[in-house]
Amino acid sequence: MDKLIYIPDPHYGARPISRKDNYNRSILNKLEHAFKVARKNHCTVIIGGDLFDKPSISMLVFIELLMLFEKYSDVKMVILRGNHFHDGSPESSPLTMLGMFMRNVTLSDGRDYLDLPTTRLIFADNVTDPNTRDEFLSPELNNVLLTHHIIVKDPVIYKHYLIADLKTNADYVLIADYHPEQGIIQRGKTTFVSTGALARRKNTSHDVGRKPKFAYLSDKGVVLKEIPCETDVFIEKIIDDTPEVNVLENVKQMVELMDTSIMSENLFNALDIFAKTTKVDDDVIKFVKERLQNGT
Ligand SMILES: [Mn+2]
Repeated sequence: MDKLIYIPDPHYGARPISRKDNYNRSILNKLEHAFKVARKNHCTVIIGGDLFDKPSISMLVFIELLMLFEKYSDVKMVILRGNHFHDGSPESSPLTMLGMFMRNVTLSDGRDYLDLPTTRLIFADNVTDPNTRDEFLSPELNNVLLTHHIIVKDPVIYKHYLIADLKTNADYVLIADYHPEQGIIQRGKTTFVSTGALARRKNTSHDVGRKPKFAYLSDKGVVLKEIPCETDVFIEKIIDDTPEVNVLENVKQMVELMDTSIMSENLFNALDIFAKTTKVDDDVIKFVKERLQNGT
């Protein structure tokens, strides 16, 4: 098995209002840490998608990333295209440019898989169903499925695939897109690897205090390693006059209302009644109705 370093979801180029440090410098440092380990141990680096936070990146910020890739141009890198909102399209995006001009970088665009000496990397980018990739399994090589979909142990509120149900016979499935860390999960002969995102963009219980990790895959199996990084990077409070909202209580009320007769009328009436009983602003209800009408 080829030695691999896996890092998903760097979200480079973001400007999170919840961070008090230089977020992009911090991402560059973390990437460089992983690149250094890769160089020292002769590993291929795999970036599991969402390298960029948005396709419209400041040129100044982009150049700093290019300089880092240039500095490690002796390290082989493979990058999966993530979500369109983040990595943009193959036709026009900074990721496309990075792939075109860095000879050490291979993108997943237009490829089903890439063969390393003893490992086949099979791509299931954000627009490819990860259940459909077994036709590309190699009978001789170690098979690693690179995904950019929410693949989880337990159900979540977003569209997702359950680890128990995923149709794959790959040796490894590398998980990106879902930012929390799930660790290493064994299912039969398949090992699922979920390091959690490299990025920490939000002042949430999940990101505060979390140390990002990379995965190191080799003949000895897979281990997760912490990446040294700054702690205490989040500002205390974002907006001072944020009203306290008891979300649970509001949801409970909504569910009760939906259980009663109002749902037999229509959703718009239900919203009106809900607004009255909970004293929600007219503007909020107007906004929700507009969204419902537009189907967004
Ligand atoms: Mn992401």
